[in-house]
Amino acid sequence: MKKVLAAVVAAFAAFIGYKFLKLNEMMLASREMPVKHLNCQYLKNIEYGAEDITILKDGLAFLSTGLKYPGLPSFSDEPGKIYILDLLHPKPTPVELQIKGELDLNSFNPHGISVYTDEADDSVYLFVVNHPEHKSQVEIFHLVQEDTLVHLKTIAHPLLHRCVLYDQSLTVSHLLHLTIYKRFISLIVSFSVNDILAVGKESFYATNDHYFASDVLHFLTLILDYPMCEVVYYSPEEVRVAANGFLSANGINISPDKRYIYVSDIVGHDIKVYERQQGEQLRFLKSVAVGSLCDNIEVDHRTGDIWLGCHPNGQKLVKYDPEDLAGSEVIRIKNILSEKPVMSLEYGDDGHVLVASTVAAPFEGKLLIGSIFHKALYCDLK
Ligand SMILES: [Ca+2]
Ligand SMILES: [Ca+2]
Repeated sequence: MKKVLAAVVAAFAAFIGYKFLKLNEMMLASREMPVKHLNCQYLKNIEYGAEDITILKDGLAFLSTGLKYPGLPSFSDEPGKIYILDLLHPKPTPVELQIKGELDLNSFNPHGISVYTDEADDSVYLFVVNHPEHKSQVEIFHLVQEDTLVHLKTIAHPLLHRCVLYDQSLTVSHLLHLTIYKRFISLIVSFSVNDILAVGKESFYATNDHYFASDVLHFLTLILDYPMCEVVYYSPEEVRVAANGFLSANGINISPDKRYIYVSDIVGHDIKVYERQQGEQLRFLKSVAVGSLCDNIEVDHRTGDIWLGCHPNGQKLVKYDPEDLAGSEVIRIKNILSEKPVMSLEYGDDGHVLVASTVAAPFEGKLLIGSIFHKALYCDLK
């Protein structure tokens, strides 16, 4: 009996050890960052992160800044803001957009963003994932006069998961006393909606970066490699899960012809490609491995190339050691729909220039790179 018990304990210990090795692999904990620099300068006024950036065809860029994400540093007590930047200007400088309407600006905590342009009258609508008091909701704004956003609507729905308050939750690190994973665990005790893709004046796709409100359960889905996160479709008439099977769904975007949708599974290290079908059904086409923890997705409106802001080493990101900072990585994928997509490293830094890149938005030979809590770069690609 004792021998059986010992064998069971040994097998369980081996299983747990194996799973923690897998977790290290998921976090790319031992990965060294290849450095590739471009001619870049810091964007003025962006000191506390620009988690998401998107650029209109006419060169107007929107930046969502000042995200406070549980478990990650934040160096400002100020609420988040939305900035605008004109890339056609010889010296592009981000300008804070004024927000009018009934939105509580003191708790504004903007995360993923997306723009919808109504072709009937060229009206521009900005969709923003917002986390006031650790909740997840979507704000829809109308851009007026190039310097003002008018708040139109807040959308909350059970499929756009709300999460338990971080301070009230029991973290797995408390259970396991594993300080090395403490920040990683903190990271996943978080809000749920990450990024958004607007496809109409009031309709969008949104990604959930974890399925369970309980961090303990979410941690189990990761350690057991059980992909449960979803992409949700929302319209005033219908809300449903449009795609699932993600360990953690993060960035989402669309091809220039609006036929294909791309979703980054940040922990799965791949980009999933879907064909958008009638009635906003998504048909899975394929996964493209990227070898990095890729966050938001931007698409070059001319070439259709995919640009990814990625975290080269997730452990460094969640540990946050000022002596050994997380780096930044920008990956481009050409011809993602072909049998042999071409992937290239466009920017790489070990954290000396930019910490924790999340997004890379190209426009006519220029590139904007944003980060979670650090600065943002304006780079020349030529
Ligand atoms: Ca986005
Ligand atoms: Ca993101």
